[in-house]
Amino acid sequence: MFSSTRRRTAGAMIASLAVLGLAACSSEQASTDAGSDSGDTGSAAEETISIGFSQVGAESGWRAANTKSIQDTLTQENGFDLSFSDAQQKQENQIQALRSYIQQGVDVLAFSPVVETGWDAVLEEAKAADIPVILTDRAVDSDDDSLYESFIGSDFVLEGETAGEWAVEQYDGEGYQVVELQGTTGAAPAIDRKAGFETAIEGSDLEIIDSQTGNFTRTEGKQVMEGFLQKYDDIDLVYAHNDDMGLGAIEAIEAAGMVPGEDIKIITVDAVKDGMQALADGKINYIVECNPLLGPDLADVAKKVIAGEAVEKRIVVKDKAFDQEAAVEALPSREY
Ligand code: GYE
Repeated sequence: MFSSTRRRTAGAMIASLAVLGLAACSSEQASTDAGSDSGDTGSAAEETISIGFSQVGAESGWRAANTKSIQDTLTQENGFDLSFSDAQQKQENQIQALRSYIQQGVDVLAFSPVVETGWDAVLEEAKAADIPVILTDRAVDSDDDSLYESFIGSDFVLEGETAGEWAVEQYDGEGYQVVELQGTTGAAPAIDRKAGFETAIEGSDLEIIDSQTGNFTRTEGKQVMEGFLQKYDDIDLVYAHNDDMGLGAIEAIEAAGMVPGEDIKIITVDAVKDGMQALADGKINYIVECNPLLGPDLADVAKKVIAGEAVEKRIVVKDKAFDQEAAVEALPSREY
């Protein structure tokens, strides 16, 4: 919303300056023209852009905030006609949605790829139909980067490193046994957050004793944690690739009669409201943020692409990190 407002404001300013320049000798006329209807300030920029968006699913609090940001930003009012679909974490559903948007002849395709690989064929179909593609949130693994215009999202390797560095800083020297709850198998954030964390704990005495996918959901995070608790009686730390799986782990730990955040420490990624509340309550020890509010950047890039303007191939969203004290402070003004 901010981006398009900014663009319109900038457009109106340029129009005003042009009017001022032309009518330099008549300030009265200039101000009248500048204040008139903005309908003639550049017709192309005001045309509605049809956009087909294929979302991963509704697996987490992060995803809910991401969907809201996209739907709240790509509105008619902001110059978009949005078709939105939820793929329920299935690649075949996403491919089907993309194909149907191609058939409808949308102006722009956007999606958050559930897994990294297997996209070349459908992206080539989009290219053949001359429909630009924008990736949001998750990356694709393809040798041909001409298949998309831009990729907007966080640096997941860095998120994993930030989590691992904090773990080392806090717990190195105590022989901590770590269990990892991975995100969806094959998804960019699962691959990268795992790699980043492993790099950061290298050379420390923290050891990952087991690692399984909890598919980024609370239910599966809980189930996997229950299995870990049955199998091992000396778990010191849970590293969960998102808040929801960490929240599921909290339930499992409490059901086993232990205190999450104390008996077993927990580090997660996302920093959505429920996660931040658990952090403030002392049940999680540290959260690395992943900003889900990608709607404004997507709107901005889509408008530029349609206007034929150059866009950045990679737009990296900046993230913070929170310990328990920082969460208490941040919670009251947290947007999502
Ligand atoms: O961390 C997780 C969601 O792709 C960054 O997907 C996103 C991840 C996010 O399910 O909660």
